[in-house]
Amino acid sequence: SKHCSGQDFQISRVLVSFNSAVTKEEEVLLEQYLVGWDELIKFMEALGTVFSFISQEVKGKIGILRELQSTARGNEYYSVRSMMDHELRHNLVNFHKQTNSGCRTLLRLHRALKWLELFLHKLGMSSDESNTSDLCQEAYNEALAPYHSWLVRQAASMAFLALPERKVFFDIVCIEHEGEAQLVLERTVRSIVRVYNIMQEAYHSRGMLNLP
Ligand code: 1PW
Repeated sequence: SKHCSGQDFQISRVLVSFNSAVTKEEEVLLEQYLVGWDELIKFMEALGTVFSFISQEVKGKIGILRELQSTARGNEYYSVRSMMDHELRHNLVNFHKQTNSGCRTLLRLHRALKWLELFLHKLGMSSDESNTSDLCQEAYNEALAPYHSWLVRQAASMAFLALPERKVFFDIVCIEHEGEAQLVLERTVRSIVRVYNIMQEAYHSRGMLNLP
């Protein structure tokens, strides 16, 4: 359809961004990773105003990370691992209380990406009778709800109820024929899984999966 050109959201751009975020040495490039999230922001904005509190929150996290990249030590924020090692080396990561470290900020995006992965996977496997709100809620319950407060969980559930139905959804993500939906979504899911697994291991090996 018409909006699937130019600057609007296209799911293929998410795939390209997250693919290009991973180097041959299995490093995740922070800037490219954030470009992937810029695309997801467009996605959320296309889903309507009920998603604005979610997109605002994500924009805030992206902003904190870009801010860190723009400081004198910005070059240390080149990749996920270089960021982690820099912040750990300089005691910038607090394991007991909430700060705006790059590590804890990126961890929030990292967890949220799991939700998106599960949601897109479920969407790809779904049939005509499937309800996008249910799929989104199920993915959220599995991946993200355990990390959120009661209030955030309620607000998120309200937003999911306003998700458009499947056909409209496929139009928003710029999948023209339903037949290609599964393929496009699975490719995107694979690009997300690849980035996610590398980052999960990086957080895990440094004991940082539970940063407050
Ligand atoms: C339809 C597909 C959308 C996929 C994008 C996924 C984005 C998920 C973001 C959820 C945000 C909910 C509201 C904010 C909650 C924050 O408390 C929470 N942030 C996140 C990103 O999970 C935790 O951040 P905090 O409070 O520890 O700074």
